[in-house]
Amino acid sequence: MSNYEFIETRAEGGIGFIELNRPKVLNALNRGMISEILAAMEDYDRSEEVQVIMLSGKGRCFAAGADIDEMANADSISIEMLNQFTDWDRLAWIKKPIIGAIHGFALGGAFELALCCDLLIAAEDAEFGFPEVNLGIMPGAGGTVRLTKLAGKTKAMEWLFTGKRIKAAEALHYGIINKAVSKELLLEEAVRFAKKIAAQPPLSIRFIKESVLKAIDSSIYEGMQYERKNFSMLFSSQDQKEGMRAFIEKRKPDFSGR
Ligand code: DAK
Repeated sequence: MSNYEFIETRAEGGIGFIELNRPKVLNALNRGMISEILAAMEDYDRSEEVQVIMLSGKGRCFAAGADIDEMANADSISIEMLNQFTDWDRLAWIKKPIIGAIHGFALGGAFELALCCDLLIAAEDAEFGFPEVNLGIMPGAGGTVRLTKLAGKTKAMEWLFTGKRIKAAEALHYGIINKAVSKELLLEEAVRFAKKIAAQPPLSIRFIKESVLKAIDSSIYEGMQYERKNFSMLFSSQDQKEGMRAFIEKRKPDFSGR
């Protein structure tokens, strides 16, 4: 159990769990919850015990977006003065893989949060969407950018203009999620994925994540320069020696994360 007000956390079997915990308001993301998510993720990122971070929601859904009650009286100056975008920037700096286990609604800011995850497993009842347009605003935490990179301009425009909700099957078709499973199996399947990744050499996972995220943001040439540096760096790790020695000695490697 954690001391957080808006989330619950626990670490187990190399996985750092974060559960959004405001089920009465469909886990609406208030500023406090976003700060707590960040604090928990940064703690897990520093922890030797945790290799993979898992994000999910308690109750009926993952989350129905930013807290509209909190947002209704905001103005441009207060948004700037509260430095609200900084937490989202920090989210992009988390080094360990983040798996989102999504059920029910993942709308607005919650869809943006899901798009910051590295892998998404969704229940068949999951519905993703950007309803911001219905409120007279637009996504502000990366939605127009990350959705366009993943699904392309055509679908991004359609979904963002209409606020339409996309079901898990369609999200799978457009490469937004990795897998859709029945609601009952969601956590089990997400944990299965997480355990597989947690058993891999952590430095390889870290540098793969960094390289893939860099690739999204760069030319092939620039991305490859970055990849090469990370590739070379892994040859200074004990895990590279252990991985290759174990292959030659025909045994299972024992990775230390060093
Ligand atoms: N905020 C606050 N309360 C919410 C909420 C929300 N987003 N979504 C639901 N609730 C509350 C409802 O008011 C209701 O509370 P009570 O009436 O029981 O007190 C309770 O949760 C249950 O909701 P419903 O009764 O509406 O449940 P239904 O099944 O009928 O409908 C729904 C579910 C998800 C279709 C509906 O609740 C809905 O449309 N919710 C709002 C969806 C939405 O528009 N979300 C906000 C999008 S805008 C930023 C970064 C990001 C953002 C903003 C700024 N910065 C870095 C500055 C993101 C913006 C957004 O996400």
